[in-house]
Amino acid sequence: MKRPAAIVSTWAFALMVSLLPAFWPTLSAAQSSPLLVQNAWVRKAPGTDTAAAYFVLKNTSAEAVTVVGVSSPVASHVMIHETSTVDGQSRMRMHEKLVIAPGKSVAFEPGGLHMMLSGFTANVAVGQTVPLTLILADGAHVQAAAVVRPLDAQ
Ligand SMILES: [Cu+2]
Repeated sequence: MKRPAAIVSTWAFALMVSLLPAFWPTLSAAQSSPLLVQNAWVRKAPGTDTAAAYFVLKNTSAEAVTVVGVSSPVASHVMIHETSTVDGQSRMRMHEKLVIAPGKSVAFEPGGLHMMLSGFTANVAVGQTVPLTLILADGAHVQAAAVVRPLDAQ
């Protein structure tokens, strides 16, 4: 005997309603944000549980904007990292926060600043989009969508 369609759709609607409130506050906050996230992309290292996200953060306001945290629904940890070469060795250090001066842009790019994603909770393949939420010092959230590019992308 077939399951009545009405029960299925009610269940689907209940699921949608239960998921939506988690996204609403961040979406509405993003519209008034002075911080723009441009050219966001992700490179996932094959066979590992980490990936690096790159983008340009542009502060369109007349005041400094401070990024104090990042999260993604597909990774259990996201940190602000910076790669540098010390004595010929590549090292990464963590930034607790990042300040973007009024009217300025900060580029996250291979070999420098990146968002380090680790502890993936979902499979992420080339061509897919990884949602990122940047948390600002004033509590505002800025949403971004980073496209997963192949390993040899620059
Ligand atoms: Cu890193």
